[in-house]
Amino acid sequence: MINKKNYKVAIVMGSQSDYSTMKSAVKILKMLKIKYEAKIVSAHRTPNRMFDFAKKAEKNNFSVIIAGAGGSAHLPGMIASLTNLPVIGVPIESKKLKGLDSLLSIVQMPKGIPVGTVAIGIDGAINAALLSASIMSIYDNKLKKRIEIWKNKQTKSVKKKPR
Ligand code: RP5
Repeated sequence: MINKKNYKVAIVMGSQSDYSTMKSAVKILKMLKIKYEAKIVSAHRTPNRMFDFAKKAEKNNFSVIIAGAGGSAHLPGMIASLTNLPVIGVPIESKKLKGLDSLLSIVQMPKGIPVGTVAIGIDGAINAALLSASIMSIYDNKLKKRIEIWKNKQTKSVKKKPR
């Protein structure tokens, strides 16, 4: 159960180059006043760091993990195999295949180890943060209210007629 102690989201990414996308998730969590930690954790370049992070994530008081990765994007799936926390994968827009490689790598997890997958790129990073907020709001009515206010603002910002 989520409580004050584990009220924290981990935002991990395979490379510094992913941060230009993942910082959109940071922005949303900040706006909704959700504690977070952002880290670079690569499944292939820093496998021990990844193992250590995923094994200790629950003990380190994270409730949800957002993992962004590009190309042959195995980071979210690998992390999900090492923890029981919910993992949301953000496919990073790769240069050569525009993120289709990342999307298919993350979304096509074989049965048994789920990874919730969002859209490619910044839209995905934003939605991953909103989704993790929704998950955490199950046990937090104040957060539920903050999400509701944000959604209402978004609705009101949509003009009736194009200009
Ligand atoms: C993946 O490789 C990262 O998630 C990144 O999206 C991609 C490219 O990394 P760099 O070569 O830019 O460091 O591990």
